[in-house]
Amino acid sequence: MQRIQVIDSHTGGEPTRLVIGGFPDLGKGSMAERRALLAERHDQWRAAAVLEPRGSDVVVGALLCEPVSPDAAAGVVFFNNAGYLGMCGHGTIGLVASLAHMGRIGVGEHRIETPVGTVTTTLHEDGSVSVRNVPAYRHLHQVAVDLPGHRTVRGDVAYGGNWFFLVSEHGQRVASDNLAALIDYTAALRQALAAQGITGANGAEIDHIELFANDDAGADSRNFVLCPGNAYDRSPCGTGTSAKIACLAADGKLAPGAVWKQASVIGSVFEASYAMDGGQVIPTLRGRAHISAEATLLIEDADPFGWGIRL
Ligand code: PYC
Repeated sequence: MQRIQVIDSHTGGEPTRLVIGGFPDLGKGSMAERRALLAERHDQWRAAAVLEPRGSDVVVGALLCEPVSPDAAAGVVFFNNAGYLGMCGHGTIGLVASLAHMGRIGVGEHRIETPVGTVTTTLHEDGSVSVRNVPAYRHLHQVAVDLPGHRTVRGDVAYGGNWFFLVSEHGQRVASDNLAALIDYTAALRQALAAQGITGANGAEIDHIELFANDDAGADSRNFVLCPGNAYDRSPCGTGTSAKIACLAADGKLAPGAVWKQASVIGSVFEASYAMDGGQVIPTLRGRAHISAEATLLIEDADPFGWGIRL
């Protein structure tokens, strides 16, 4: 029998499964090196932790690691049903809430190492968490994509810790009673981007699609975000909100320090702002996570689906 110790939380409805024990030792390299090792040699552990029958398409996994720098509180490698992520905003908020739940950190600032760089988090007195993210930027402005069965769609390609295609003029209803149509539309859009060779910098795959509506009574915008494995983000997506902030900054529509309230398709909200540092946009997101389980996952030797259902 194999055992994996986890703490589950959700951030604005989006789950994070923090693995605190049981995964193979990945050594002492950078988080990017440990992510590569996990992907190349031990991917079955990712599958066991987040795929059915123990997980589901929506669960984002976060492997808690010893940081390289003694200044950091922790290192983390994020993964999901489709593979591995660079950064994860909601997951970092969940990680900080879980570290506080474990008694490992208190109110104040904590540096977290991720595969795409170190982020600075703040656990606030009220339990909310701010994440000062890696630099975000817009790579391409209003690129035209031919979407079979639809008119040409125009959107921005931007980076916020992962790669996003951001669309405001899409003709879709961004609402929680329209999820099946939104998933179909954004999945087709992602396929069209790949087919038409539209990528992030250095040919990076655009694996997240973000649609916006600007009719939200409680926020500046409401989004729908398709994640790499066809699940949609229940939270406003921290890296997606960072990509949005980079586009707003590039368009001169949001000043440094001004707060942008980004709602998700289910109504949870992140507050975001940015600072300029050496000509780069550095977004900060603020949200709240809640702990939902402390558990040990069991993998029986005789279980044919013990290492996850891979379709
Ligand atoms: O919050 O950055 C995020 C995120 C990425 C994928 C799911 N959530």
